[in-house]
Amino acid sequence: MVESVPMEKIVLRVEGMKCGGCESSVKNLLETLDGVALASADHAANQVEIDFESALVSLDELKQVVSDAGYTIAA
Ligand SMILES: [Cu+2]
Repeated sequence: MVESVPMEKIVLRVEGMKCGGCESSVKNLLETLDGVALASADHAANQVEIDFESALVSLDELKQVVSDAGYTIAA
């Protein structure tokens, strides 16, 4: 039996994404992290939604990856 891991979902407000390419790069970067199950980005809404395991990756790390990629975390 596989133990279920508590997942958390957050929605970050991210500025600087201009197109679908930006969405893909944010999504792909986040999904390379251990503990991120799913990420999706919407440049029109300036939102990035992330499903992650907080035992493996922290919110600060998620934000760091996004800002390292050149985008601004607004909230
Ligand atoms: Cu773009």
